[in-house]
Amino acid sequence: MRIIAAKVIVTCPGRNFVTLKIETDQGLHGIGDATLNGREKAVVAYLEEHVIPLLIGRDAHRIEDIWQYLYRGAYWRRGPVTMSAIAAVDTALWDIKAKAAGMPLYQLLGGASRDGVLVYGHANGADIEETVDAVGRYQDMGYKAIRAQSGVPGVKGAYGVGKGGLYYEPADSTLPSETVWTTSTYLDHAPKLFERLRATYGPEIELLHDVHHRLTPIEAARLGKSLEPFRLFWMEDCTPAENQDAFRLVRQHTTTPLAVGEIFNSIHDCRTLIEEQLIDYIRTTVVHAGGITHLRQIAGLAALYQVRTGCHGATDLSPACMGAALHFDLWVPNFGIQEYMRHSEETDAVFPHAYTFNDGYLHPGEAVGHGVDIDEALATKYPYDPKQLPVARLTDGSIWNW
Ligand code: GCO
Ligand code: MG
Repeated sequence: MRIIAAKVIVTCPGRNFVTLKIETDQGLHGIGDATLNGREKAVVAYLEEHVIPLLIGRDAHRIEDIWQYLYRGAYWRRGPVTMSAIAAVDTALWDIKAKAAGMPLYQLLGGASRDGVLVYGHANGADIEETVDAVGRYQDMGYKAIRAQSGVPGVKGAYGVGKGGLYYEPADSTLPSETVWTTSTYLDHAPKLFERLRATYGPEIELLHDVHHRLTPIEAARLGKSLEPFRLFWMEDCTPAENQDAFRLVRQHTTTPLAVGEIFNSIHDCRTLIEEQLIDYIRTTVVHAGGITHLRQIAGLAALYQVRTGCHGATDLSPACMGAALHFDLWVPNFGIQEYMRHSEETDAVFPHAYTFNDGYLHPGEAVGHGVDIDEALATKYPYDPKQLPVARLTDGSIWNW
């Protein structure tokens, strides 16, 4: 089965998505997500200029060989642009292979290990009261696990707080908007939120929290400790993780479970974290970590150390990523949880999909392939609209981590 054509489709049904579509001489096509929030066009150019010409004429069944060809063959390895581009090819090829086999993708991976994929939603509010109400709304929708984020008093534009509704999206303006961050206020505020949530909703609901790289290791250790009474499912990205060794310090001080990895793109980014059991959940997902082929390796390494998966699933990852991730989640033995930030109705219409939400669980569906397609005619109605993620500064004006 030869690849005869491939193209990149950029569309903005509420936010920008980059999709690779590969076609074969057997009349089968597959799609893969290539969206890198705020840096979309870099991946478009990488695919159009450097990858698509290499794909034409290749055997679409040779997924592993094509992965190695693009990874080793480029000489320049890793990095979010490269790995998102490789992921898009890999996802589209797994989609095609599963269609050719007449199976949903999870069957090719090894079959279902569970009946459904436990997901967490993203509840947020301008203050504690609003977040408490938002958590209640998610619970009413059936969610068993909810990540709670709240504005911090006196902190302008704290991360993770949407502008209302279910469709949180941090990339909000053509040039990055600027926010101000105060760690000390946040460290006092966050435990109060979880104290209120436990008092209101009791012990059963799983609660998560995203720190979004804002703390130093010792501050992260302190937060983890102060959240222990509220038994979080995880504390996410508590400190930047380029320096994996930093997590030794956090780990030795707290039993709050730790989750890291949404900005990782390679197994090498998380090797120390996994091998030294410094984290509990690895959050790499299909689009930014080299596709199903590479994600499988990361999960395999993690399984040896009882680290479980918790794939990133924010709205800037397209339904094509979500669909592929759900097949992976249904199969992967050491599954933990999947993030599910709902897409807008416009996005869902551009990407018809087989996955469904029911009572706190997603299921990828039984359609052949990964079950997500793109309506190209509808996609053209939403032209690219450049948007970047905000930046954060401390009160003295120094740049901090967004
Ligand atoms: C999450 C994330 C997102 C990111 C976004 C960046 O855990 O959902 O932290 O909200 O900020 O995906 O593109
Ligand atoms: Mg996050």
